[in-house]
Amino acid sequence: MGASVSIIGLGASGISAARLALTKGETVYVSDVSTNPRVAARGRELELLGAEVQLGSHDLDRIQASRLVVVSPGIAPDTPVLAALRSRGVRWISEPEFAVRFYSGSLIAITGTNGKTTTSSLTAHLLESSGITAALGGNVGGSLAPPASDLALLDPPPAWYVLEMSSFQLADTLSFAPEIGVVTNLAPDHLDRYPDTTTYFADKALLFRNAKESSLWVLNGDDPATLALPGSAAGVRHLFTWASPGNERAGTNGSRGKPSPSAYVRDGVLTLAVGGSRGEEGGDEAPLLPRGELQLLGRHNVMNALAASLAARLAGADPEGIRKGLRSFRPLPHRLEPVLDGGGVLWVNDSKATNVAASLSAIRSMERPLVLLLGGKDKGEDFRPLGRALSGKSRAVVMYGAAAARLGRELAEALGEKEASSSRKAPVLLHVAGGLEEAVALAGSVTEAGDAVLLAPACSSFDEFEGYEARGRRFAELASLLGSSREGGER
Ligand code: UMA
Repeated sequence: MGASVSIIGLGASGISAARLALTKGETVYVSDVSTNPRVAARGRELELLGAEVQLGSHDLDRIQASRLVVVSPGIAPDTPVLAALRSRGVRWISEPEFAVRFYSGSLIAITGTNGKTTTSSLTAHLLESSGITAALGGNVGGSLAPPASDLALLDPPPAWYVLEMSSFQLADTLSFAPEIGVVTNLAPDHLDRYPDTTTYFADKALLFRNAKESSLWVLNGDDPATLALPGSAAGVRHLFTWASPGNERAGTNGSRGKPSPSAYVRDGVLTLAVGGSRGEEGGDEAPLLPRGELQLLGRHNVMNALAASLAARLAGADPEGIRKGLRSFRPLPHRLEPVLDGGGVLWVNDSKATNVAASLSAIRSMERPLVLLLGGKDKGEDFRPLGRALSGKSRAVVMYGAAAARLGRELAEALGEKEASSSRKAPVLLHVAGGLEEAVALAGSVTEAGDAVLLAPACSSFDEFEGYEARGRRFAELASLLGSSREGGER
């Protein structure tokens, strides 16, 4: 007899979905094309729990015979296994879609191109700070939080589940219907998987697929693409914006039915204006925290904090709890994380900046002269906006890895155009033939006291590392090795 649930891919999502399915009494078949030792170890763990595991290939007949097929998010729709299943008329769902079917609390789902993990972690933290139980998971990944399916096994369940959702995970949802949905911002990304930005945004828009009148949507009011994303979806929209209502440029507020912002910065203070839980718009203003007391670097993180405060408030958190939570929240690893301050140079790890928009946010967040590290696996984005943002701001750019050659060409082109029209000094463009280690050594040799070395590479890490976390950890190690050898030399 075939398994009732087939799971494709045996990474973090696959093992988590399989454990959930087995706990719920399903018979489970899991397959993965890889036979590497980590996948094999996961396979043995699942076999002990009663799953049937196949490594090295996928058995299409067995998958087709099962009642439900759950696919890991990293498996692109055009991979051979999914193309073959599609041609047989087999349908599948994503791992979070499977997970939420077993949730028994309310759900906040957070998506967007950048800032998802900070916003999701902060939302859960703000709820907990207000005495409301919250469980964080989803795309977050690594050691920070588990996949969505792990949360379904929590006993007792939390009052709120807070899920970070990537476009890959939203793609194969069907009944996914969060009580509160958040979109942090939208920018081009993942062009190695999507043919264009429109298709990528279309997957993000699946957040609104099952919108109801009672749905609450927290949207970046400063980003036209985010504002347009829900289309005519039902529900109440709450906007977070940089400018407070009285300070906006004429005509940006209240026009064509756009609601007044519910969270903003007024006179340097993060401020909420929602009536209360479930959120009547335009309630009394509640000042939360002066911007300078937030422990996160950069304007984009203020926007993330506004989004999280708004989501938590709509979920029932009180302003005092939100205030306490904002004050106690610390930067997450690999997200504008200061890793070393030595010899007058600040080393900042923003390895999570895997696309151009995220690197631009990081560059704009830094107040010191920069030595910037760019490179890794090329995802096909236009790098020229980086060049335009760098003149006058950066002492040098060190390019490395598989994307180095194209980065060099496009930055030189953008800086050439910029130089012709500006008096600001262009950075020196430096290349290394190798990877991150060589790039860090070169960056260290060109820094001056007062500089910051920023890893915000605008590319994924897969040409050299297992993921952005491994890249960020290596950067921190290399920075501290360089820092301690210099201190040794100075003695
Ligand atoms: N595989 C097959 N057949 C194929 C292709 C791949 O079996 O044809 C197998 C691979 O051999 C591998 C497994 O599928 O063993 C990998 O699955 P996966 O890539 O979906 O990885 P997971 O470990 O399940 O991690 C995923 C997310 N990864 C991706 O979307 C690429 C993690 O997000 C997430 O934390 C985790 O699920 C739990 O929810 C990471 C990420 O980088 C953090 N996300 C991207 C981002 O944030 O930009 C989207």
